Amino acid sequence: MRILVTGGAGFIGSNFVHRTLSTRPDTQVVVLDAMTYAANPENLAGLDPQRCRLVEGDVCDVELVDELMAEADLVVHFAAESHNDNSLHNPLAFTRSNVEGTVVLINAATRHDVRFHHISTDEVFGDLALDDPARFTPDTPYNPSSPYSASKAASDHFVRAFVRSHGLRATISNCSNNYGPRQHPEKFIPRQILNLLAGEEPRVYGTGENVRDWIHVDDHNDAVWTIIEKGEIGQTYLIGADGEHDNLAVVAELNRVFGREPGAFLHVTDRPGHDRRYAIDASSTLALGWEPRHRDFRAGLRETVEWYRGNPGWWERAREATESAYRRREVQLPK
Ligand code: NAD
Ligand code: TDX
Repeated sequence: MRILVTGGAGFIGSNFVHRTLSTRPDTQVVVLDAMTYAANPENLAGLDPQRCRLVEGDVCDVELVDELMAEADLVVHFAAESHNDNSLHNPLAFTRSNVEGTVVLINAATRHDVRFHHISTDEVFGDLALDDPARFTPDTPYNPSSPYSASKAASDHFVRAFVRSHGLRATISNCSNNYGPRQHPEKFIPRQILNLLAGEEPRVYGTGENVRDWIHVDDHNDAVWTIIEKGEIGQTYLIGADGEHDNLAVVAELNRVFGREPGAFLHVTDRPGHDRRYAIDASSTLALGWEPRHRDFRAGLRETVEWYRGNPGWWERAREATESAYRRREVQLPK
């Protein structure tokens, strides 16, 4: 099977490529990645060049996408601008890559009749109140809060419209917050791990009561394969692992891993429009026979800390650039 993986040099996409090549001997992968600041060439280092080829290019490049689509049996579309904070400052990068890029891809997938899996996020549903017992389901109305979430919501709508109007053979998955190796230092968990490794304080936005539903990246990617193999064309599947924790609890746990007081961190400027809580009801994907394997979040966090400790060459440059931008914007709040 020839698989076109967009965004395969980023966090989730590169974990998908590694896992696919090691567990599915009958696969060959072409990664299409623009190698933005979020990509790291080392993410694909050491892979068999007979089975994995990196094409540095943009998903908005109509000719290139058409050429690659003609040689693919399956597309798994991870490529996106993925950081909420950036979308507040530079929304047009998000409409371009996330909306226009998706439309370029599904146009070509329709033309070549290629099976398409669209990677989306739980943020398209907006947020839940902290005391609301509800969780997101495939029927939850779309209600995105940030320019990032709005761009992902728009891309989902285009995929659904192409299924209905053009018979595109597509499925969509909306997953909760991922953690694990090779996540960019701009994101919450790596950022706090790298602060702690540098002997600095973790930085929590606002009150820190915001809840995220954490899932290990390998569990996400296994669910994606289950949906590709067993999902119904045109359907949306929600992926999550019952991993709800507020940001204060995550920082407390990381502090414990480093032998520090759980409550030792700085409160900094809150994110404008900060979503309060995400929570996934994963019944739609569980019904296909998938189940998460990384059920112990604390153990997963400890392994992730060890990965960052053991790979300073992977993150040092990205951390420096990211952290200096953050610190220019952030103000420390009183506790
Ligand atoms: P990431 O930022 O680590 O990686 C994104 C990759 O896409 C990068 O390698 C980047 O170079 C590439 N890319 C960006 N714009 C491109 C373009 N125009 N053309 C080609 N390549 C381009 O992101 P991630 O965290 O790995 O997220 C991957 C996907 O999963 C995204 O679609 C995101 O919305 C979705 N998602 C992420 C999470 C999460 O917790 N990180 C959760 C649910 C869904
Ligand atoms: O320094 C920080 N301090 C902090 O308190 C950072 C970077 C974040 N936060 C908070 C904001 C959120 O409540 O941590 C939580 C997680 O933040 P992010 O890592 O930026 O993730 P989030 O905004 O929840 O979005 C993530 O999950 C859904 C991914 O980045 C998206 O790509 C995915 O779609």
